Amino acid sequence: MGVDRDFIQKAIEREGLLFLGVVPLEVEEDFRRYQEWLAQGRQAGMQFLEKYQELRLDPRKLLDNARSAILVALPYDLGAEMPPPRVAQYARFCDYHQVLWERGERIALALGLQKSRVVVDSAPVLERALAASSERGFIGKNTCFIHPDHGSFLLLGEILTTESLHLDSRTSPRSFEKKSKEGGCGPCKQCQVACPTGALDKDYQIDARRCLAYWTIENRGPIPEEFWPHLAEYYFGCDLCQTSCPYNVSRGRKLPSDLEIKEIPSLFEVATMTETQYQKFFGGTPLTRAKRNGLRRNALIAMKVTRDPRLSEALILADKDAESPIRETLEAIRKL
Ligand code: B12
Ligand code: SF4
Ligand code: SF4
Repeated sequence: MGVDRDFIQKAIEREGLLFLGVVPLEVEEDFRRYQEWLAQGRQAGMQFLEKYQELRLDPRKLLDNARSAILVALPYDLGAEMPPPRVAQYARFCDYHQVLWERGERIALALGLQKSRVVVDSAPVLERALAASSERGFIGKNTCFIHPDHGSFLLLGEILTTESLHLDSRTSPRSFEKKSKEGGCGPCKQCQVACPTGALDKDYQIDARRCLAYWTIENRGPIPEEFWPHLAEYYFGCDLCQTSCPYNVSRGRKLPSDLEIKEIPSLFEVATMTETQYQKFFGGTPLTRAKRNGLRRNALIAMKVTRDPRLSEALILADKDAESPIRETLEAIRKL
């Protein structure tokens, strides 16, 4: 088909996104790694990662006769960080799934793709594996996809298509000198040193059972007390293995200019928010992944470990509406 790469790149850049490449839908080697990872129990309680293995192995099954994926990324390095306790950077603007779906569909339209499907981590796809098979980046020891020039503060999306497009070649000379067969980390281990819980205990592998992003976003129950002190830094998600990476030299805000950075309410407001306030503060943002009770749980713990002067007031209010995991968290705070 006559869609050339320049045309694809321009259509993607018009939407404020980064073009990562066009790749075949083949991830066998990464699938084997993913299965080894599961076999070690490193997925913690994320049972959704164990499902739909046949789709993860063969993403062509996500769209009939799909041949390739056009890879896009939403850059989101926000420059100046919030003071701690903070939320991870990707959570400070509207839900990236929505942004990438909308823009991905507009790109597919502009390119005149006959049949396409935009996928953003909602479908069972090994997204980092696909991105790393492009000529434009690699998976780092922190397990993030890193672009040598843009770092890893990138959210990934794929436009699956049935068109036969000119593909990135795995064997052609790399367009970025820092990407090598071994990956671009070389002997660096800064992310592993910076991870406060030892979750990056093996190169290129994470143990979600020790990752703060898992405990504060995905886990629906109480958070084990050994992790509490770290919520003084991030109480939703965690960026420490990225902010420590030499590829993430921040040159100021990189988020597309039409996306707004949202105000995050105080810990007291989060810990005591009603359902209506929850919708007002966080509706349409990635923070809703933790749900209202998960966010209240996290904020109460952060108040406890930072000795917030309004903790006692927050505990009284939280007590009035304390389902799990708030009830368990309140009991644990009172015992300490
Ligand atoms: C489950 C999940 C999590 C889990 C588990 C993370 C993990 N590393 O698996 C938790 C909740 C911990 C998490 C945290 C975060 N996540 Co998350 N997450 C996912 C999700 C939904 C699935 C990931 C998955 O399949 N994991 C299974 C493992 C085995 O696969 P993998 O992480 O891709 O790992 C690869 C490498 O480790 C490599 N590998 C393994 N062993 C070896 C050995 C060698 C030698 C080599 C070279 C490679 C290698 O192969 C694996 C397969 O390709 C993806 C979206 C998606 N569908 O892919 C987003 C995704 C990975 N998350 C994302 C983000 C932004 C985050 C956070 C930064 C959010 C935050 N600030 O808190 C953190 C980062 C933590 C970290 N260091 O990974 C982005 C990452 C973008 C990027 N530039 O890489 C993704 C791609 C979502 C998106 N669409 O943008 N996440
Ligand atoms: S997100 Fe935080 S806790 Fe998880 S691996 Fe990275 S530094 Fe460690
Ligand atoms: S901090 Fe160093 S080892 Fe970790 S991902 Fe970045 S370059 Fe690789």
